[in-house]
Amino acid sequence: MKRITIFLLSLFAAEQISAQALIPTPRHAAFEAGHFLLTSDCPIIAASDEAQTVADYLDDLLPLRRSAFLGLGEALILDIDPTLPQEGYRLEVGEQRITLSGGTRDGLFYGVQTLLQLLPAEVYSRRLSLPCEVACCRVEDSPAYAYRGSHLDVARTWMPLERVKQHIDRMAFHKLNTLHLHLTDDEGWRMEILSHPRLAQVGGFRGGDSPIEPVYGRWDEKYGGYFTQQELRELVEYARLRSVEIIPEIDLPGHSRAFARVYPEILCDYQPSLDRSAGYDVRNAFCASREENFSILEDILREVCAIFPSKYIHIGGDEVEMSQWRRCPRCQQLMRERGWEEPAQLQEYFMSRLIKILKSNGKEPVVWNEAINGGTLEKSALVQGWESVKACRKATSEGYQTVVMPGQYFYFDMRQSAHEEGHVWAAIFDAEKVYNFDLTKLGFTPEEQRRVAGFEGTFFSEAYIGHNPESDSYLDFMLWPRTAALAEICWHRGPKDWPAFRRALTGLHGERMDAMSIGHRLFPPVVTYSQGELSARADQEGQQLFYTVEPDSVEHPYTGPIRTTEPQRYRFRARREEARSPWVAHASYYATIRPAVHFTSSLPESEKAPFNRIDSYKGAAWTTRTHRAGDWLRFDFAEPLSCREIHLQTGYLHLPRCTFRHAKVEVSRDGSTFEPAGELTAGAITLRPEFPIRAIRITATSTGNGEERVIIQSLKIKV
Ligand code: TNX
Repeated sequence: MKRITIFLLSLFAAEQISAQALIPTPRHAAFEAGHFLLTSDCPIIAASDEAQTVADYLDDLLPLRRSAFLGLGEALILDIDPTLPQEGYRLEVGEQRITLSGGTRDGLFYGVQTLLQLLPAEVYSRRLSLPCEVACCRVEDSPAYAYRGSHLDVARTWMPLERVKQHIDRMAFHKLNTLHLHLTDDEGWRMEILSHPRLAQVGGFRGGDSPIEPVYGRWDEKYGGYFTQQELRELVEYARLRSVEIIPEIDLPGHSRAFARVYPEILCDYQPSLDRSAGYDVRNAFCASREENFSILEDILREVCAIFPSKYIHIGGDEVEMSQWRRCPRCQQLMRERGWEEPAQLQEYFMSRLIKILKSNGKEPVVWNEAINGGTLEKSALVQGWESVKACRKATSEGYQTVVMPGQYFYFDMRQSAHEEGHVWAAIFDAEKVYNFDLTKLGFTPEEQRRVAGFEGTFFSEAYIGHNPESDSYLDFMLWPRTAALAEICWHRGPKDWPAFRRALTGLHGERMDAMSIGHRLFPPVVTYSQGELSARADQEGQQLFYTVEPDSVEHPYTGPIRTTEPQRYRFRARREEARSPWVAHASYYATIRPAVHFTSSLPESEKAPFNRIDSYKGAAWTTRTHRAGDWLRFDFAEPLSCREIHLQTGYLHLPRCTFRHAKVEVSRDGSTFEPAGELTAGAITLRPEFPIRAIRITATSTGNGEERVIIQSLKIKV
């Protein structure tokens, strides 16, 4: 009998937790009958100065009147209990008292986050009205993983301080504790460096009169920004109060074109041919054998170490374009002297020199997984496994503490379903795949699993800049709810139940994200077409549905099934507050045809991806150099083509790079005389021809923007 009662009780407890939709799921939570009535007179009592800083944070979110505590009545008591796990806490909500103890200040802070989730969602928009009831419960909790990371790339697309702070707030609400800040890359240097001020003053901006060409988006304006050291200190403190540690990344020795455009002397010792890039030096790797490079990097890293209190500094190590070292007589000489055969060994040498600098500043390195390929890198390095699951397992099995973040599960710059925006190189996935990530199922041995420090979700931003403008809502859409699923797997190790988690995400937690004003992604509506009726059903109640009818892009509210013989012209999306679903349409919307076409150009074709790929609709073809004004591309159709729409795109499929920068577009009815049809925008154009056409011609009106080739995509033609 007793057993049955316990079973029923624990069933009840589980049911209650899911009703509360606590995310991430606590280790143990039991709800009881009754509630604590939180009134605006409730005092928050902190038992120590440290606890007081958490009380201040909480106080800031709650509409409380400051009142003296007389020792009677309701109270919220915060203290630190060192017998609890480091980041753990115990939360007891009784009818008279809420008592919250944390193992450390961090633990206490996480307890506060759980408490916030027991309140109405309005607490996050600072619109909570009191009094309100808090369900009586006892929660004992601590995280599964010590490293719970989120990454922002502020180098490719500049993000101002307020945006980063907002992201830190949202991380904190989800008990994530590490912000990996990608501060430098080919497209920008985002940190003020006092010993080399031009690095940020010049290297923080691209386009216009900057020596840095605007490879991705915003081509015509001088665009960028950087954080002053004072701002970074402020950011570090802002994060600290929210139990978030910032690990800055200075991406070396590759990904350094912004640096090299300001200080070209750091490059390898040879004259590159600049024909392919129309005169622009695209090299982006530090010369590994130039001794002065280590002095300049020592100056810089010393400043980085002084600003960021984190034990770890990220020094990059990914995607080094080693052909530069292969062509450099100095690097070749060094390799011969040391008896190295692989450039990976040269990279390891470079990284080891940086590690020495870090250590002399009391820090340890974080590196991307390629940095251990030489075979002897310092074992105290924390490795970020991004390329594949295999790369993560390699790092753990070689004894490195590893942050597991392979692209196909953790790169939140990937698109979330087939027809959305975003990268595709790693995978197309939504929150479900993140939630279901499972080390054991992926073959990590228990030994390897012990070296998993945790997980990290990244947002690389080279595709973001192409958004016009790069709006906050795009960032939110890509990050959420995937980041909530990430928080769940970082914090909670337990049996998985996606349907229950999804209910929480779309239910109470969805309301919380709304109140946090996160323009998160709603799960897509379902569109059906039968017997001449096109209908759409939202994923959930409380969302409004909208639709557009091509060629118009005006959004109309959807009120019921639409009678039509042309389902291919409709798209639907759901909205709720700032959240929105992707556009979805009936399958006929995406259907394309492949009329016979022949592609020619004034540009030379590459052997790897020749132009006949376009004729056979095989995807992309490449040229072997960038374009200059007057260069042309031409598509000739075997038969006059009548169709609804032709999408013509230069550049990568998912980001406007290697495009025709500015170009006029013309169409021809007879294959010899042309008439204007518009201009490329972000390298692309969608034509809706009003008469049968025989040819399309694109003529560049400016020079390329810092690339060594143009990419041409196969045409997408809709009936
Ligand atoms: C790979 S992650 C990169 C980045 C790109 C990202 C795009 C890593 C170490 N390198 O430079 O921005 O893919 O998803």
